[in-house]
Formats: sequence, C-alpha cells, structure tokens
Amino acid sequence: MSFSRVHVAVAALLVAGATALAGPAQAADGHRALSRFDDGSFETPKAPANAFTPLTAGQGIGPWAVTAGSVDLIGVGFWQAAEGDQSLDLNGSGSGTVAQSFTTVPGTTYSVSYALAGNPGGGPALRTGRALIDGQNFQDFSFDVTGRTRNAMGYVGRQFTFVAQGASTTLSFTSTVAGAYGPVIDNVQVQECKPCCG
Ligand SMILES: [Ca+2]
Repeated sequence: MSFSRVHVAVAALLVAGATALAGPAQAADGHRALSRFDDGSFETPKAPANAFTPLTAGQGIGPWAVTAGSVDLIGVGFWQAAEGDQSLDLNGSGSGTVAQSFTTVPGTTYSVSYALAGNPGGGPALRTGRALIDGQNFQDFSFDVTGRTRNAMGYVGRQFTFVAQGASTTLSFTSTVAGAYGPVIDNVQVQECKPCCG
C-alpha cells in the first residue's frame, strides 16, 4: 500500500517537473504565438463565380481585414487572377485598404512580393496605391490599364523588403485613386530573407 502511494507521488512529481520544464521554454520566446502570413492570394472566402463580393471597413477576407473604405473580392471567372481563382480590387465603391498582421522576428529582414494590375472596366487609366508596413509607406505603386481587358490583365510583379520591428507586423495595401475602379492585387507573399534578398 505504502509503496503504491510513493509510486503515485513520484509519478505526479515527474509530470509536474515536465510541465515546469516546458513552461520556461515557451515563456523565453517572449511573445505569444501569432498566425503566420496567410492567403496572400485572396482565395478565401469564395466570392460568387463571374461576380464579386463587395466588402467595407470592419469586414474580413480570411486573414485580411478591410481597415478603411471598401474593396471588391473578385470571384473566379470575373477576370484573370494572377494566382489561383480570385484577386482583390482595392476600390469597391471608393478607395479601400486591407491589412494583415502576422508573426515576425524583430530585426529580421522580410521580402514582400505581390502581383499588380488594375480594374480595366473604367475610370482613369492610372491606378495608384501604396503598400505599408505598420502604417508606414513602404512602396508607392501604379498600374496603367490602357489596353488591358478582363482576359488580359497584364499583371506585373512588385517587391520590397522591410526589417521587422516587433513580434508582429502589419502589412497593408491601400488605393490612392478615387472611384470604383482600383488597383488589383493578388499573390502576395511574405518571406524571411536568408541571408538577404533583393
Ligand atoms: Ca488569387
């Protein structure tokens, strides 16, 4: 009987010890786990085929949030996507902004790349916008839709780098053109630079 009790007590101590060992390892990380950058291709949720879902500030697009104005999530078949089926018009009824926060390692350099085009349906030829990191402007972009169609969007690649300041970084894309025809983005990728990138 007494042996059995000791045995149970030792087992309990071992479990407690294992928990204590696991605890400091997690705490030493210094921050709670945040999500990784995700769905830069705007594939979720699904917008209706051959149409689009209008979204306004306060609404989400999977891991993205619409943080200002309005945008349109473009469904499969409405126009060419750069990757997958869907893409994002940064203008809904007017200019809009989307943002996503994700885990970063402070002091580490990251590369952001994305595909850029413009809504060819109307409006001024030049579609302009900005990519921001933690609210700071990191890249102005523009796209001329002259000669472009829904079946020939003419996506171009854009890229920039940033050094993470904190354990979480917020990437935003905002339109700086008025009206309902905005810059179109797709295939946003964030990658840690090892050891450097261009
Ligand atoms: Ca896509």
